Amino acid sequence: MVVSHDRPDGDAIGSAVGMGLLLKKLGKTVEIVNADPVPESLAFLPGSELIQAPSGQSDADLLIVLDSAGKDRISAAVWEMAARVQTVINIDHHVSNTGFGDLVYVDSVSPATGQIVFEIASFSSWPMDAAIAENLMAAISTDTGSFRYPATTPKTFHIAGELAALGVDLGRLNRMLYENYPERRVMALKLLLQNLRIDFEGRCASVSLPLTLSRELGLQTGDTEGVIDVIRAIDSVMVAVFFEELADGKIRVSSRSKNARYGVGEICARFGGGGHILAAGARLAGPLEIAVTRFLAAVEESLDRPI
Ligand SMILES: [Mn+2]
Repeated sequence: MVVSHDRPDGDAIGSAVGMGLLLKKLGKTVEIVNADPVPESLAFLPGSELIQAPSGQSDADLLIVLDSAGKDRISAAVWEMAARVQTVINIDHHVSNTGFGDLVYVDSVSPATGQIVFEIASFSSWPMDAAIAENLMAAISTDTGSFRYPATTPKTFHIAGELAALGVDLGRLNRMLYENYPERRVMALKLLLQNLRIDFEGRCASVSLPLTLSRELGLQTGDTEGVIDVIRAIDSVMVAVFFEELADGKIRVSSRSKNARYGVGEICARFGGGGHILAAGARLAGPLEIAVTRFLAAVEESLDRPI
């Protein structure tokens, strides 16, 4: 059984499907499970149709958990389905990983879990094909912001080269990942930018998405990914934050920093979240305005007292 975190992003889907297809090629019986459906924007990935919702109890003896910093990143229904597994393998790249599981492989300098999956497969001489490569390439490309974030290393490009050589249609992949948005996604960006907040002498940019707006636009998981990249692109901005009001009243916070001296991982950890130094998230209690005020106060403190 192969799983990755709820509300899956490109790395969660790409690494899980990539790992699932690799194991299938080795003759294993594989179930790939996620409590949330594959985002429409990633459904083009070959093998993504293999991802199933948790149901009943699995006969799997081995559980591989990918791209998940803690057990709480995965729904209880998935853990219940995995109740009979004997061994849990935790493969991840979040520095905040709690180290759960029987076998733990956390490489916090790796830019994507998809890259770690490639390294394991390559080290083990597992056979790969274009479908596996496309999933791992999508995982690496999305988690590196198209090979732009600082965790991108020469090794990442080397691995991308090996993946491309397996027959990935790069033009198509990049078009499907970055130039295939539903109109509502750009409409959401337009409306969010109308309420863009710039604070602390231009060093912090933030936007908030109230539940009423996401319902009005019919937004789905993944539709707002990338909004944060637009606002962090402002030259003076060191920290960018995206606040999203969820159906349960909680506020999901995604944050990015351009400089390790103002790391957002530490700020999110203070609110019970975590992630990486330059990219982290947390969930705060609502209402939205209060969560925004509390989180931005912590950002201001960090900006005024760099590490
Ligand atoms: Mn990841």
